[in-house]
Amino acid sequence: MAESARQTLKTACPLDCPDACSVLATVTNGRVVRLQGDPDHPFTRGFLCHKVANYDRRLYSPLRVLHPLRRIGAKGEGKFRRITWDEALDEIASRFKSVIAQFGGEAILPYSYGGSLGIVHRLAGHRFFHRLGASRLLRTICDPAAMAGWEMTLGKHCSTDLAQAEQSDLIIIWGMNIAATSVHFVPIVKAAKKRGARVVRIDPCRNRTSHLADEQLRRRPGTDGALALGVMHVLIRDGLANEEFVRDFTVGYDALCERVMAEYPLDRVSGITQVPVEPIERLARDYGRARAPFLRVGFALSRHENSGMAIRTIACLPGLIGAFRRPGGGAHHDTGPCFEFNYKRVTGEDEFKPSTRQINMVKLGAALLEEKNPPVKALYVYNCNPAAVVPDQARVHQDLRREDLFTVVHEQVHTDTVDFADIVLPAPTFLEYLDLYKSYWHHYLQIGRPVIAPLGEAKPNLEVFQLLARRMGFEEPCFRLREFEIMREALDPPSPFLAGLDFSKVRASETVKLNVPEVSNGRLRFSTPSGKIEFYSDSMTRLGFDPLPGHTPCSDGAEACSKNGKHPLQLLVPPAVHFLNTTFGAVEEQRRRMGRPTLKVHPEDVEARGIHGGDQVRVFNDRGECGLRAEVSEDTRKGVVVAESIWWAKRSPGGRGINTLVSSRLTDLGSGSTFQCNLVEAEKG
Ligand SMILES: Nc1nc2c(c(=O)[nH]1)N[C@H]1C(S)=C(S)[C@@H](COP(=O)(O)OP(=O)(O)OC[C@H]3O[C@@H](n4cnc5c(=O)[nH]c(N)nc54)[C@H](O)[C@@H]3O)O[C@H]1N2
Ligand SMILES: Nc1nc2c(c(=O)[nH]1)N[C@H]1C(S)=C(S)[C@@H](COP(=O)(O)OP(=O)(O)OC[C@H]3O[C@@H](n4cnc5c(=O)[nH]c(N)nc54)[C@H](O)[C@@H]3O)O[C@H]1N2
Ligand SMILES: [Mo]
Repeated sequence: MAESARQTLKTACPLDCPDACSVLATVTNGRVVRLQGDPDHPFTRGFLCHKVANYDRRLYSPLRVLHPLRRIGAKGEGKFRRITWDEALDEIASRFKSVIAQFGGEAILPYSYGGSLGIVHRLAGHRFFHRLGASRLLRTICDPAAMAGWEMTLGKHCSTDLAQAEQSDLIIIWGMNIAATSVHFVPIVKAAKKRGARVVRIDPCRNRTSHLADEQLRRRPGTDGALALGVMHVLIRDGLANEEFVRDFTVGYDALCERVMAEYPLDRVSGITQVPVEPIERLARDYGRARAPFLRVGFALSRHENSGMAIRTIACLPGLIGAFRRPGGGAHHDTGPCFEFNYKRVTGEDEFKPSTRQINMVKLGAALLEEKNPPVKALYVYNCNPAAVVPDQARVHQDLRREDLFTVVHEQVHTDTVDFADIVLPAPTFLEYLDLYKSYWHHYLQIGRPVIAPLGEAKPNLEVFQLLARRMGFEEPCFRLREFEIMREALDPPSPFLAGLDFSKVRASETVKLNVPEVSNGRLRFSTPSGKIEFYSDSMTRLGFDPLPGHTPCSDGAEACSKNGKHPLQLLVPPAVHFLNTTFGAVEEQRRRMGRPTLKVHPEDVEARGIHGGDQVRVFNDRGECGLRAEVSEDTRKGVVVAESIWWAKRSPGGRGINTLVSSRLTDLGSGSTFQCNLVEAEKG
């Protein structure tokens, strides 16, 4: 730690972003003055996104929580009085004890997600809550449908190294705005283009990433599975499937052919996706004939009701043509599952064998209001901002106002959720604590060291849970482990991917690569039950799904629009380039870059509604309404409106954030969120 003079120290970005950057922090007299990308990291390559390059503005924000606080106003008002750590911890422990005595441990609900992805502080609460017998949170808000769909077809470990894409001659970016959400992929795509690669994007909207693409297929949202089936139809019809690869490395080809040829003729696919037949044929031919086609599949398209199956269907494409045969070809979705840490140990699952009730985090509103056996009486929030990020926001806020709910929020800044807390605890940022970080995009592991002392009285998650454990009388040695000991637990016993990993290098802040064999011809083994790519999946049957790929319309998606006269517009809420979920809502410069909460509407849709660019519009459905500023733009499709996210609710008109309009319905596979699958109407107002 640097208390004086000027020093440059290496750490790692903890944010919920695929890129997982290595960061160089310059510290002068104990103050962070500069953040830069590490030039030696193979993917960070010396640059950071502008959000993290300016993280010092968040670090020293006037909105930082620096001391423990107790509520003095009404819930939701955000009025607090400073208290000591002892007072705060004593009160939490005594309230927890009385809730347990009266209602049992399951009346306590921990609530956390991706504020920091560090293995130590992200999972620090699990042991504590398992020991307590609290309800268990199903952490499903982000990507479970995508993970499950991918796993069904290709196995969970299959993600071709992204660096390979540089050697590809055709890159398909399916449902990702990489220039906003994974900016370190951009130089790789540009390098491939320089060598002559063609780039195709599949996304209903034009945005920053569109400039990288030679062509964009702007299909209807929520119809990606159907588009993939159309592409397969052409590949099979035109003899572009690679028979040798299909024979050696896949199962279920004949059944797939039968399904695709009988049920997904191109006129039907074109009707569903609203993409003309010709571009579908061109995409299929380009894909089938490319030397080394690389498919990069994002997450947003997995936030539709039908998306587990959609991702499973898209994941069949590389198998049909044998995209893995040559360097540069393959398919990439998520490298997270390759980091096979000993999660059971680190979370205390092994030791405490929890079997308590599970509550899906997407359904927080219903859980707080409707769970009766027992009711939720205490909520402990950390690493997450549920009052802004969770669907069905009006209900969530209503429930957080319940006088009989004791709410603790451990936070870095005064978020929407903090306003509802009974007790607020100050949390440090990654620049103030030690942790170990994986990536969900590349295969490198790195520790992040603190570069300054914690500001104010901030204490990291691990320390807080250990202090609480002591007050609850938990004597187990696991409640006294230090950060490096927990990292060692996570890496032991090692999975094949972690085997041979030199912890002393990790400790010395080196960037260390997992031992992941490259999926390339000759050494192909997929981590599915058959070891092959599964066009036909018995696992799907066992879960009660169609064993073959297919397309089912969403009940509240674009295909239902025409039947739903009341709310005919489909709302998309993708991430904004200047925010990261709600983490940068605390930073004035980032908010200024964003302007105001805005709704992009297609010119044909405003015409019928008498809306002009710059107008304030009322956007509504049966769940509630939001006030947004209209931006008239052909960047969206007719019938689709876009609100880039996520603004803090309290910075939105009426204190209502965009998730007021989002439903808590779940996806087909994985019980995930359906953020991109909601119908609304808009009017001047
Ligand atoms: N700047 C920034 N970066 C982020 C985040 C952020 O909030 N801001 N969030 C982080 C997190 S938590 C995650 S999970 C990741 C990924 O976060 P995601 O929300 O999955 O974002 P993307 O993968 O970029 O996908 C967004 C793109 O998908 C398109 N899209 C929406 N619906 C559909 C559809 O039905 N089909 C297709 N084909 N495309 C569709 C949108 O138009 C948009 O261009 O990003 C991370 N990185
Ligand atoms: N409208 C809309 N809603 C969405 C999405 C969308 O695209 N559109 N995306 C969804 C997705 S994919 C995701 S993953 C979720 C993300 O939802 P969240 O995981 O809630 O992410 P953030 O909003 O960034 O909030 C994280 C909070 O954790 C705090 N934090 C960070 N580090 C620490 C720490 O070490 N200790 C403690 N105690 N706190 C810490 C930060 O200050 C921040 O307030 O949002 C979902 N909601
Ligand atoms: Mo996410």
